[in-house]
This record gives sequence, C-alpha cells and structure tokens, in this order.
Amino acid sequence: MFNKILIANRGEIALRIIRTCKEMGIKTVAVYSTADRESLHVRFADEAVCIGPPPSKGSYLNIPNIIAAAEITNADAIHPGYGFLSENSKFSAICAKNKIKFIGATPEQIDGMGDKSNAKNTMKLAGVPTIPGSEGLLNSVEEGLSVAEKIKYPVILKATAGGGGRGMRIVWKPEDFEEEWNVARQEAGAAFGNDGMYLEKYIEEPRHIEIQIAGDQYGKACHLSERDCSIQRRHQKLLEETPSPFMTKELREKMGEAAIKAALAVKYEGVGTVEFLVDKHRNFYFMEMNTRIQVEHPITEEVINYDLIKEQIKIASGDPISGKNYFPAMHAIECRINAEDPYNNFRPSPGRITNLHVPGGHGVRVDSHVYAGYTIPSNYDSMISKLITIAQTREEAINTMERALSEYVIEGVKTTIPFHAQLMKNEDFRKGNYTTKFLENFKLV
Ligand code: MV4
Repeated sequence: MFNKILIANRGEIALRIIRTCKEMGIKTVAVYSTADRESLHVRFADEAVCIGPPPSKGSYLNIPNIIAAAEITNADAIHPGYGFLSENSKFSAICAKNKIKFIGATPEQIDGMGDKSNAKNTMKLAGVPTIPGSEGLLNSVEEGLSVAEKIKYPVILKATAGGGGRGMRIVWKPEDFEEEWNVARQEAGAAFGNDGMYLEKYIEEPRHIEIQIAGDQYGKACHLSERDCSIQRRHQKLLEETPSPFMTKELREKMGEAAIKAALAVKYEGVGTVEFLVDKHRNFYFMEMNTRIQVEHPITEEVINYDLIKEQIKIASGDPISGKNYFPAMHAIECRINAEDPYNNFRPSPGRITNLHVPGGHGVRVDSHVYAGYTIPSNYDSMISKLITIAQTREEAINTMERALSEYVIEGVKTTIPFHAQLMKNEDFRKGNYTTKFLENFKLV
C-alpha cells in the first residue's frame, strides 16, 4: 500500500480523497494555488505545498510544479481527482517516468478513449453496441452524404477530438449537410487542432445512463450499476440518481455486461464509467468512457455501500477485486449546489459565503469544502456542494431532498437551491419521466 498520496486537485474532491486516505492510514499532501490558501483541503492534509497563482494553468494544471511537490514531499502516488489533470495522458506518462503511481488510467488508455472515433471503433470490435454511422472518420463531404442517405436523417456530425457535448452538429436534411460539414470541421480545427469528423444517426430525446465499472491488474472487471444523468443543462449535469427510474432488471444486466466488455477491451485498471445513450425503446449505445472518478460517484457509494475512492487506491496499489457485480439496495439522488444564479441563465456567482447552515438528519450526505466566511474564487468551477439523499424508495429520497433543500441556508452568493426545490415538485420528474431534453422546457418561477 502507498505511504503518502499527493492530491492534485482542490475543493470537495480533494477533501473527499483526504478523508479516505486518513481512514486507510495513508499520509496526504495537498497542493494549492494562492487563491486556495484558506481552503479546507490545505488544513486537512498532513502537508501542503503552494504550486502557483490562481489561474489553473499556473497551478492545478502546472505539471512541473506538481511533480516537484511530489518529489520534495516523497509522495509515492498522485490522485488527480476529476477535471484538471485527471485525463491528461502526458501527466500520466510523466508520473510513471518519475516512479510516482498515477491513480488513474495509462497514457494509452487516456488517448485511446480521448479520440472518440477510435474509442467507438474499439468498443464496436469488443461487441459493445454503438450507434449506426460512418466507419471511422469521414474522408469527404460526398462520403458523409452517402452515409447519411443510408442511415437516414436526422444525423449528427461529431468531432473525434470533441466529447462532453463539444464539437457536434445535428443535420436534419440533405440540403443542409455540406454547410454543417464545413462549419463543424472549421470549429473542430480551431477548438481542438484536429478537424477529424465522424457521423452517426441522431438519437432524439435519449437518456444519459452511465455504468460504474472497476477493473484490476489481473484481468478481472465488474460493474457497480448505473447512474441516470439525463438532467443536464448545456452538458452540465445538475442532478443524478441511482437506480435510473427508466431501468429494468433486464436492461441493467445487459448494460452491465456491455460495460464490463468495454473495460476488458482496454484492460482497464481502476474505477471508470461507461456512458450510454438509451433511446425510448431501451436500445442502448456506447457514447464515451471516462477514465476518472466522477463528480457523481457518491450516489453509487450510497446505494451499494462501497467507498469508491478506497477501491481506486486499493486497485492502484495492486489489490485484486472480487469480480462480483453490485446492485442498488437503496435509492440515492445528488443535487449539485452551485454558486450560480438559476434566475439569470445560471450565471456564476462567486463571492463570500456570509452565512451557512448545512442540512443533516437521516438519509442526508453533504460533500463540500465550504464554511461560513469562505470565499468562492472566480477562477474555478462554481460547485459549492453535492447534496445527496438516500432512502429505501425513490419517492422517499425525493421527499428527503425536498426537506434538506428547505433547511439549506447559503447567504452571500446566489445558488441553484431554488432550481432544485422546484424540480422536486415537478410532476414529470416525480414520475421519473425525463430525458436529456427535460430542462429545455423547464421554466423557473
Ligand atoms: C448524441 C446525441 C444523439 N444522437 N449522439 C452529448 C454529449 C456527447 N458525449 C454526446 N452527446 C450526444 N450525442 C447521437 N448519435 C445526443 C447527445 C446529447 C446528450 C447526450 C447526453 C446527455 C445530454 C445530451 C444533451 C444533448 C445532446
């Protein structure tokens, strides 16, 4: 097992990782920018090293400074959390070169999944269902038109270097194809330095359902059931829940087996997520694979009673997994409480939290790094906390969430609490009747 882990992140996830390390008897090193001097991750870690100025480029993305911090503190592993360097293949390679264990994927796995057309091809060869479309990248507009003719409109052009909703164009009819193709390629070239495009049938009103997986060094992989992440706004998730209200026992088994195939196909070591699009007929298709711990991991932890960060660290240190699959015994919901104004296009609202009362009681978990008097810097994401409720049934988890949201007091900044409070009362949400289009028609009053 590791002696000391450096956490190359900030905020709630840095705290989350430090907490598990403490329970495992592993020493911790925090790194921080000058904007985070007063942060709890700095105080809770055994040691802390300042790595640069507030902009991420100079600090949380500054590879030489983070490696230097690991060297001077004698850390034998680095946990990257999510975001920042968690899916940076160069960083993964540099850690390996410096004999520091990167708690995440190999450079080959990161690059293999980062190229979306390549990832899709790998999954197709492994027998994971993929969306009908072009075989790899398109070589010309004519080829695109002919594939679109075959699979029928609407179709979607995707940048192979995109992902997470970036670099996509929907094409509804052949007359529009050439124009969309030109715009898409130009945008992808400018944004990613790579204008490779591929084509798929456009799935209308899908659900985003992802499967949590774990794999070890000994060729074993298992799944830990699903999370429904369909409640998103402009590709930003606002609420996640597990089990998915759309799930059936049969679909879970099929999607779970497909996710395990995906993990085995890339010899995945650690915890990861396989994202699927699910259509109204419950056909499911591989979308992307995330080679990191995700923001929404706590809801899975709560319904299967399993510490995913601990598992991640154990796998990285060479422990085998049991290989058995895990199924939800409870229902859990996560609301992302962000410093954003939901009445004003979710505009970021950084600043000082002047007064704070955090909800508690039966079935409530709050993962957060903030305290009364804390200032949310404008340099990073605007998440204040993840409010998670756990209950025997979905209805009870929603009722607990409604109660917890009503107790939550955060003064000094605008938050997404009013949005979630209204969502809990929404009839379609209550019925579990929602897709990725749900928030487009949701009016906050
Ligand atoms: C799609 C799609 C419909 N059809 N692909 C968005 C994120 C990126 N990973 C892929 N995305 C989509 N791909 C086909 N062939 C619809 C989306 C999509 C979406 C997917 C998941 C969650 C929210 C979404 C919002 C808009 C579009």
